[in-house]
Amino acid sequence: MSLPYAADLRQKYTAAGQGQVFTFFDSLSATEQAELVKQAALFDPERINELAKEALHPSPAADSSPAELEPLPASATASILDSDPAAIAAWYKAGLELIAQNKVGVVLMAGGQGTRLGSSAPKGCYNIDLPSQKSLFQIQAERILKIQQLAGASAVVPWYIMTSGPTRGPTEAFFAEHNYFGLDQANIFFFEQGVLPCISNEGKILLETKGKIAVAPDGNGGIYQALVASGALADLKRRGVEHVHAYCVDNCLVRVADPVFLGFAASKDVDIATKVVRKRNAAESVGLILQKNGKPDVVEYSEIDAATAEAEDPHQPGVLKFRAANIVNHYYSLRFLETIPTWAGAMPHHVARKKIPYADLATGDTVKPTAVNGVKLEQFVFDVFPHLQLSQFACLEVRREDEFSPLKNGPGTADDNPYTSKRDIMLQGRRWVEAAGAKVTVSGDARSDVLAADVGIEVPPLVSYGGEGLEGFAGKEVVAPALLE
Ligand code: UD2
Repeated sequence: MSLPYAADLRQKYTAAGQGQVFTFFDSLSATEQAELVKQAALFDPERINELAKEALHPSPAADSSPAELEPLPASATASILDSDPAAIAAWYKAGLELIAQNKVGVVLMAGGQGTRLGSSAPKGCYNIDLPSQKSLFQIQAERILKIQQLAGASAVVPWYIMTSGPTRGPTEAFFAEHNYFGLDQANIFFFEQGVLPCISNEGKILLETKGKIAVAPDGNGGIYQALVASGALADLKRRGVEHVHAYCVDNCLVRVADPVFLGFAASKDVDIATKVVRKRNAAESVGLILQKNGKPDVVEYSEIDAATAEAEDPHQPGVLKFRAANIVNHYYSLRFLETIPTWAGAMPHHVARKKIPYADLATGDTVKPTAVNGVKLEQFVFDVFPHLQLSQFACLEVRREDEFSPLKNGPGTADDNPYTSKRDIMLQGRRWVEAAGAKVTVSGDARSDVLAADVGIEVPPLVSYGGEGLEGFAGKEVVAPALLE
């Protein structure tokens, strides 16, 4: 790193009032100096000042009139719960055909750090203690293998896995260690999302150590710039992909490259579609899919007011007015993703107030604060929705018990934990096997609770993707808990 460049950068930061980043620069080794310059060059300090100002002192909404929030209109929604089975079958067939034509790609958001789960490994590595002991990554990989098989021998569904700084290494190592779970490595594309500096309550970029800026992943909304910057979007285009399914790593029931969802979205020729489930209760930590000032939008659980969360449907007393829960399960047309460069730079940033370890500027020692001392900025993947007219957007309500069981919390918590993930997979497998005509009995030592994991059956993805192909179990007895081979 030629020093003059470093001097320019230092000058730029100082001019922006962020010169503290270089407090210890002269005392650093040449290697450390190069590292700090490389990191500092990632950011424009003036832009960071704008983001910090908006984060710490938000400008009052341009039009002070409160946003007009309404549930999505019927024209933009459909529900598996009350759709004609023939329509669902048609969507399934159309979606499978798109997969067979190699027009489908899958993008996995796996950059989150799973703090609430209490595990230091990437969430996809987590073992929810199924009889098979499979990780979330393996379950998802095998769903891709199975849907490729169902679509036809030459079908390939490329898998683009977005990681963040902390999850990239361990994720790639986990896949290599497991030989990509039987998938062809040539069709798996790891890429990394961006980072943003952590900001003090005074709007200053924090140093983590004398030679390192404190940074954090830029949120799952960083996916758009990362798709472009990493070459993933170009790879999707090169492969002739036209339909993209993007999903959240921690949902053990996720239907990866779901033909029904793909067929539904393609049949409506929308640019974005999203799956929702019925919100469990007003306090559930999920975003709400709705229309805001006539545009599709999502109000995140961390930013919703109680009145909106608890509002009742005027036509159905006791039913929540806003009940379309976001499950980070989105469809994109490739033609829409190709417009990313025109709007990704203007994505809003959300503020998370955190205790952020920082280097004391007097001593250079890293301090672990006991109180909230700054903010992390992150972008939300659904903040692109308002760019669309409602006519370009669609929402598909699916059954929670079949498609959503997020792993958010550690063992022993009330819900959304490793046990509820295992339970929901086991109970789904049991429903599938019973629907195929099998007789399920429960082994003597299983708990009497009919909703417990140990009265369930694990049906591996390679045996069945969504309950199909189990006719051979008609009339057979299966003793739960079991792992179906
Ligand atoms: C997400 C949704 C929320 C609801 C909930 C249900 C967003 C912004 N919020 O909230 O509306 O649907 O999930 O489960 O989507 N991720 C990254 N990079 C990051 C941060 C997150 O890839 O910098 C990924 C993460 O690996 C996961 C997904 O995004 O796959 C959701 O992240 P989360 O679990 O931290 O989001 P949560 O539960 O706050």
